[in-house]
Amino acid sequence: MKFIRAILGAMILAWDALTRPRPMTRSAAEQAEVDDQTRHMSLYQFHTCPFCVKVRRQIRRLGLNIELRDARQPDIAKQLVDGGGKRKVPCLRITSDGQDQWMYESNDINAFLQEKFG
Ligand SMILES: N[C@@H](CCC(=O)N[C@@H](CS)C(=O)NCC(=O)O)C(=O)O
Repeated sequence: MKFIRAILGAMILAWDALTRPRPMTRSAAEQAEVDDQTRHMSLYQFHTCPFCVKVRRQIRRLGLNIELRDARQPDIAKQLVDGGGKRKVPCLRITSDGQDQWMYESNDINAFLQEKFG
């Protein structure tokens, strides 16, 4: 099972690398404004999870600089479980006025990013 998962993961990463979307471009001022907003966001994810790849592609497509956090690392997984309530990825953490919002579900995250930055 582990072996099959590793093969599938490698195939997903290869497909992602070969078909990587081109990032949208903005003026330097617009990008700086977007960067200001995404500075308060981080994506909890696994490298080979297909749902995480889907969100990472959206992040790239939209030209966003969002910190990626590897939820296989115990300390990162603990942040996710303590803050979001479950060890499920992808999860977008959005910090605003000292409050954290934990958004699960790749479709919801992608729709949110599209709405905000598309
Ligand atoms: N419907 C979810 C599915 C996410 C999902 O199943 N994620 C898996 C990894 S691919 C997960 O976090 N499983 C829990 C675990 O491995 O601990 C989405 O679209 O985000």
